[in-house]
Order: sequence, then C-alpha cells, then structure tokens
Amino acid sequence: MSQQASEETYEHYIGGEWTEGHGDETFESVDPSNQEVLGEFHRGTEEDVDAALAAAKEAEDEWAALSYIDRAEYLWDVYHELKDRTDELGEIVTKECGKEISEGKADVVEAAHMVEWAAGNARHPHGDVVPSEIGSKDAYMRRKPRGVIGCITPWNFPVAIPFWHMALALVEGNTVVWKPAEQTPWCGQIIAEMLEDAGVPEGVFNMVQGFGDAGNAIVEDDRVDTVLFTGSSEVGHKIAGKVGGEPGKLAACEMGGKNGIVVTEEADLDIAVHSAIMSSFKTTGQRCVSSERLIVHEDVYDEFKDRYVELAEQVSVGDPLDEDTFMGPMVNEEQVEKFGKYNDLARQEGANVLVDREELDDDEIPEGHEDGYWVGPFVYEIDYDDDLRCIQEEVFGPHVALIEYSGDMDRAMEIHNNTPYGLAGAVISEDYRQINQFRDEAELGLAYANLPCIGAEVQLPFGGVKKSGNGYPSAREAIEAVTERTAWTMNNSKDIEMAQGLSADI
Ligand code: UN1
Repeated sequence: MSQQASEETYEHYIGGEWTEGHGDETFESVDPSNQEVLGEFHRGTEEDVDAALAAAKEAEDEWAALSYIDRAEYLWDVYHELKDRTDELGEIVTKECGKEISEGKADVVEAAHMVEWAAGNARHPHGDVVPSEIGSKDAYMRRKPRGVIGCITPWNFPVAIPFWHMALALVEGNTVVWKPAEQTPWCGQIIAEMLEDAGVPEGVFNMVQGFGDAGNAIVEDDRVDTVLFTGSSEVGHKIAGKVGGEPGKLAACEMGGKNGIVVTEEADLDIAVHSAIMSSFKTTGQRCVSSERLIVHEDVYDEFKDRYVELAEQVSVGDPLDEDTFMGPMVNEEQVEKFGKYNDLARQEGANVLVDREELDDDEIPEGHEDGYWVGPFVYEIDYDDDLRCIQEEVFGPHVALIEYSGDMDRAMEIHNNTPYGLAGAVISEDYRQINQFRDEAELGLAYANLPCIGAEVQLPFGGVKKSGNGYPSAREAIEAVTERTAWTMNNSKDIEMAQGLSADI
C-alpha cells in the first residue's frame, strides 16, 4: 500500500487470501490532523470472523507441529522489515493516529523489539524441571500452545500492540485471528501484508477489519481459546466478564489507568517537571499510561506549579509530521468531546483552572489542518477529595489535576492509591526511603522513580492491577495467556511409589 490515499477498497486477510468478506459496508481511515481520507476498508461481519476462525482452526495442528525455531523464522523476516521500514511506517502511524513523528517511529521500533524478543524466545528453555519426593520420578512442566488466539488491539499503538499480542502467540505455536482498531485499519493492512510476505502459512494468521460487532464475534466464539485485549476499560471489563465465566477459555485484558506522579518535598524539580510534562502530554495524553494526576508536596508545590504551568502553556501543538511538534491532534471527534466534558466536570467539581488550551487559537492551528481534532493542555488544581470524579475517572487526553498534599509519604501513598485503577505511576524524589516506600506500596503494574511513567520496554511485563487489567496480554508475561502447562511426571523404576506417603499396596 502506498502512502497516498488510494482508489482500492482494502480487504480482510483470511486463510491466506485477501477477501471482501460477507458484508456490503465499508469504512474510512481518516487522518486526524486534517480529516483527509487515507483509505477505504471493508467492514467485517460475524460471518467473516467465522471464516477466519475456521481457517485458524484448520491451520492449528500443522503450525503447532513445527519447531519453535522454524516458527520464529517467519517472524525474523517481519523483524527485518520493521527495522528497514521504520521511517516510512512511522509516518504512516503518525498520519493515521495523529501522534507526532518521533512517537510514530517509536511505535514501529517497539514492534520490532517485541518481534525480536518473541522470535529470540524460541531458543530459550520453555519449562521447569521440578524435584520429586520420589527418587525414581522425573517431574517437569511443559508448555503447549493453547490453540486459537483472538486479538483485539487499540489505535494508539497501532503497530506495537498488535505485535505484543501476536508475536509470542505465533512463536508459541498458536494460530491467530486479529481485529485491528477501526481507527487504524491502514496499519492493520500493512501488518497483514508483512506476515503474508514473510510466508506465514495460510490460516495461521488472519485479520478481519471492523468494529465492535466483529470484536464481539471473536470474544463469543468457542473456537477461541484465549482472548487478548488492549483498550478501553469499558470494553475490557465486558470481555473479562464474558470470558471469565467460561471454563477452558482465558481472557487477558490490559485497560486504562488514572495514573499518578508523586512529587515529594525531596524531589529534583527539573526531573519532576520534565517527567510530568512527558507523562501528561505525549501522545496528547492518549496512552493508557498517561498521567492525569500530579500529587505534589506542599513544600515544593508553588515552584512545581509555576514551572509546570509555564511549560504546559508553551508545549507546541501542531502538524504531527513536523519534527518540532510536541503534541499532535486527538484521534477523533469523540475523544475531543470526552475531553471537553471532563474539563467541564472538573470546573463543576471546584477546579481552579491554570491552563486552558481546550480550544486552540486560530493561529496555533497549522495551515491546511483546520479540520483536525485539535486541543491543547487543560491543567487545574483542586482540593483533594476522595469522591471527585475528575480525579478518579480516566479521560484519555491532556487533562491534568494538580493535587497538593501535606504530611509524609503515607499521605502521598493514600492519595496515589485511591483510584480504582492500577496501571502506571512514578515517584520523583532524591530520598531512597521515599522511593522504596513508593515501590513497595504503590498499587501498580508499572512503577517508576525519577522518570516519566510512560515508555516501558518490551522485555518487562506490561499490565495493570485493580481495574486496569487481568492477566497480561502483552510482552513477557503473555506466555501465560498463550500457552497451556502440562505437569509431566514419569516413573523410572519397576515399582509404583506414591508421593505424600500414599500406600500403593493392593
Ligand atoms: C499504552 O499506553 O497504551 O509504556 C501503551 C509505554 C509504551 C506502551 C504504551 N511502551 O508508554
């Protein structure tokens, strides 16, 4: 696919074939910086998902019978392609989801890292040798593929997250049915072309473009052994609830957060301000790890506030392909509206607004991009109260609350942990005791010290606790969701001897 909008209507990839599928409807991929149409895509139906699952099921045994190393070979081709085409694909990511160009490229780099990690994993040991109570017994744990993995991925990392889900699942011997986000079908198309070009056997990898109804058909089908989901809390909770009730089926979901940064009285304020700006405004606040709560000690509050506000007023919003841009547009109108609603809610709940760039001035909007989904930072301070919705609910935008606290780290941790979520967070401090308290007490899947709370590397587990997720659909820990374990025990003697002192006499 070229970088220009095309006359072609793009198809699903099912059983090694490109197909229009069963439905008549199409949908468009739209550049959020100017509403230019980037391509038209067939919208998948339940019948298309059915066909993809049938293909995945049929390919299952042959794929599982290959060695890990043979399966990984296909992924190495994809790895080299991602490396060779990082700049080109990074621009496509930026065009399709609006994040600025260094982030577009980083998305592709992260995908390459994930594929490298998963393919390299093929040569790593895959089980545990376990001691037995009986000298003549061998015991060990084997991993086997689960079968068919259904993957549903979000628009904000349209290349990296699909590979978080799929690279390891494939190397471990599963077949895959994937639905890319409806906002980023172009990236979906390119990934499917890459796997096709790498020669992945037909049926092993299948892609159905579309919306929630197609996603739902994946979630509800009994042929799917594991559902991997990364996306909104609302959808993730439904999936976890549905799949959780079915024995034999697994769901690993990674959802949102209301991520906090604690700036203590011992903080280096250069690090604090820099980390907070990065965490709040990169990706225009649209990472699941973006920070919307800054919890700052009273001794440093005024200085931190002045410096943070000054920078938030200045961060450049603009054409995401321009290397000087810090924040691109939001992804669509719906996100802009949600951002506006939460800004209003904060006002109603008593916010003292410090930066209001919700609506940009005309001269801030880049020429030729008047139709983009533009917003700038919205920053406020608010007296802390447990019940305030604006500091409890995820906005997924550049909406940031400054919360002043007094007292010690116990108070900071109380405020920090008082959200339903537990994805990412950071502490900024020069005092190792405070840092260690944060490490030990923060209810988080990803915790940082003296860093932004974004930018995790793929070789670390990525996922949340509390309402941020169940299981890990991504990175290292995803092995638990895409493999089954068999505890294997073998007797090497002619006698039967039992553990726990159980008598074997008949
Ligand atoms: C997301 O926030 O939606 O840790 C994914 C990071 C990236 C992945 C973010 N590696 O910021």
